[in-house]
Amino acid sequence: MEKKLSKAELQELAIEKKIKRRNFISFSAFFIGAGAAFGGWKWLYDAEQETAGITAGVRKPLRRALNQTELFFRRVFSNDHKVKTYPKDRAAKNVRVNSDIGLNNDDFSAENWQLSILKNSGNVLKIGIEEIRSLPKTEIIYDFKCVEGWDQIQHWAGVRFIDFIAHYQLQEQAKMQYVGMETPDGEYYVGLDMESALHPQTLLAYEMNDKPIADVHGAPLRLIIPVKYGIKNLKRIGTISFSNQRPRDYWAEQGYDYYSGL
Ligand SMILES: Nc1nc2c(c(=O)[nH]1)N[C@H]1C(S)=C(S)[C@@H](COP(=O)(O)O)O[C@H]1N2
Ligand SMILES: [Mo]
Repeated sequence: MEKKLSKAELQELAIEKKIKRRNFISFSAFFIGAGAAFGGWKWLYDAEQETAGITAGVRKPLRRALNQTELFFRRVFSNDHKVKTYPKDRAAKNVRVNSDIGLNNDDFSAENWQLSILKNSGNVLKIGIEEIRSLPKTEIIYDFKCVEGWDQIQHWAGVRFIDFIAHYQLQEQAKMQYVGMETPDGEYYVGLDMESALHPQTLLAYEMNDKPIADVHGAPLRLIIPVKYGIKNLKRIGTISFSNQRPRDYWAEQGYDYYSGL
């Protein structure tokens, strides 16, 4: 026998149906969401690591995200943005010495030192310190900052990297994305984005406080790149190279930020 449902009963049934439907939707949403989260994690987990050693084993998708941040900062930070400078009398007389990786090679001889420029043609340009000293000289007094938490106003002088590029007609090389610099023994090495290398305050420095740079500070030629933390300011440059891939970088291999901009 069929029972006729009252209006009230019908209404109740309709509400129950609605609740069931809602529960079904939210449960489904929950499982789909959880599945997506797991899938996302799994995707990241299984993703290839980016070139070993360039940034301590970061998964490629994460590196891409980091690259985006880097690109954003690069755009915001343009080359007419200069680091603050100070009068000469503010410069430290006792300049701090931080670390000495790549400066302890017994075979090193300051007299025989030559800077090697590795051109993409395969040719190597060798330049002595006297020749570098004869190029237009630029001075800077600025606040040098180390990631370890100290800073000091220091006075450096040398040839601007951009002037060096122009003088040796390395414009073709400078169209590449990165510059790599290494100590003569290859123990310490840095990778730099071209914009920062060509920044008007970036120097290949051969003087500190108006005197030739001491061994501990990177004699005879070191990098002074005020838009970057100390780690990128390579002491005792041996070779300079150019590439569209990130050159190896000592501290990035240990997990530090590759860009290391201020
Ligand atoms: N060859 C070489 N360059 C180097 C380093 C190093 O260990 N070896 N240390 C870097 C770090 S971490 C800093 S803070 C500065 C310190 O330079 P300073 O010793 O002249 O103060 O050099 C940078 N350049
Ligand atoms: Mo440093």
